[in-house]
Amino acid sequence: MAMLSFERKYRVRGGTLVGGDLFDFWVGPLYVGFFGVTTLFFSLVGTGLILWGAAKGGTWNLWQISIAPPDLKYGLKMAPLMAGGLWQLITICAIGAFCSWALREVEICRKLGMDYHVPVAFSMAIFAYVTLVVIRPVLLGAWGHGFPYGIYSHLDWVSNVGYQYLHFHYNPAHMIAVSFFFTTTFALALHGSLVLSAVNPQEGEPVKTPEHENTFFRDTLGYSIGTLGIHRLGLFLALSAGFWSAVCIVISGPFWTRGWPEWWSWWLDLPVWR
Ligand code: 07D
Ligand code: 07D
Ligand code: U10
Repeated sequence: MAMLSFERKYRVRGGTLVGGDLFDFWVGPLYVGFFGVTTLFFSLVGTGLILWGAAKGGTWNLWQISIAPPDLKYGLKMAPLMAGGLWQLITICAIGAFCSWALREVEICRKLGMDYHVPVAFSMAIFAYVTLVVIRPVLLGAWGHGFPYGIYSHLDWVSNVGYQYLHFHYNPAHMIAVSFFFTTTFALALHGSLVLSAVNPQEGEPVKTPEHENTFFRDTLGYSIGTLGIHRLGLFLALSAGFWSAVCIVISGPFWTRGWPEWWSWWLDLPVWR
């Protein structure tokens, strides 16, 4: 079925979580829904607040625009608007927009009778973000531990927080997260190249089957994970990368305050060396 006639067939009422029929329609290719409206609302308000902060910030250089979180002295209270309050409101808008987007994905899944893997996956990214700007700051007792909203300033934050723990590479959860990120790109490269080599042959050549794909890896490695399996693995690897990232930052401060290299002294302290 052509894409356009399929869309006409599935574009029917129902499957919404909130609002019934109210926003149950499409604009061009885009589904709207209640959560499309809330996404739009939060993104427009959030972007507006960023622009307002930028206007007060003294530069329109895109790379240098930055909205800083409040000073640590404000703790977990609301800060004055121009002293971190904007950052707090923008954070609320960002969380509102990201969660609305995930819920809009859920409604679209329901309409299509599909499972919820995509919104579940996006939720891991939201979880990592919420860990950075809510969970860790709350555990440390001040919104000031969140990262600033600016292209270069957020890089400065990552570097500064990294060096605060002397050598962030020695954070064991960071090691696991980094390894999962590397493995994810490795797996996607294997998968993308394998599929292209099988289903996009030279002109005149027949398209190959999943049996060819399986056999390639059985010949090479002695085992093939299979066509469904590689997608399960890919999702697992990518979600694990996000999950261990959240872990590596939430333990830095709330659960470990010294340099990360020092954490490894448990190894030297093992009774077996004594
Ligand atoms: C390709 C999907 C498209 C998304 C894009 C991002 C904005 C920001 C806002 C001016 C893969 C759109 C960007 C809407 C404009 C203002 C106020 C996704 C794709 C194209 N970072 N980060 C970038 C964000 C954090 C880090 C680039 C967001 C943490 C490092 C872009 C968040 C830490 C480097 C960006 C976030 C961290 C970057 C490219 C939120 C640890 C780079 C992103 C909401 C995770 C790289 C100048 C990309 C760079 C980069 C956006 C959080 C570290 C500006 C929205 C605090 C080390 N980050 N980041 O391709 O070039 O993502 O920076 O959490 O080197 Mg970042
Ligand atoms: C948080 C993004 C969420 C995004 C959302 C969506 C929009 C819409 C609209 C395009 C999590 C946003 C959408 C805005 C856009 C349109 C239309 C993703 C998030 C919800 N590190 N490090 C990580 C590496 C070092 C440090 C994670 C490598 C140094 C700190 C990852 C190296 C020091 C923190 C990682 C390296 C250091 C991290 C990031 C190498 C600095 C974190 C990925 C090779 C001196 C951060 C949760 C991530 C973290 C983090 C990788 C080096 C410090 C594992 C490969 C040694 C302080 N580092 N790092 O989390 O865990 O994505 O955050 O050297 O806080 Mg690190
Ligand atoms: C995959 C795959 C696969 C495929 C695939 C893909 C994974 C099986 C079958 C998909 C992969 C790709 C396409 C490859 C490329 C993708 C990437 C590299 C990832 C990164 C992507 C990007 C950088 C693109 C980002 C683009 C985005 C996010 C779209 C931006 C869209 C919008 C801004 C619109 C959002 C829509 C909303 C919120 C709802 C609908 C709203 C409207 C249409 C606007 C009109 C609104 C209304 C009528 C409502 C009124 C609003 C109100 C009342 C609010 C008012 C508020 C005020 C404050 C005024 O595996 O193989 O192939 O393809």
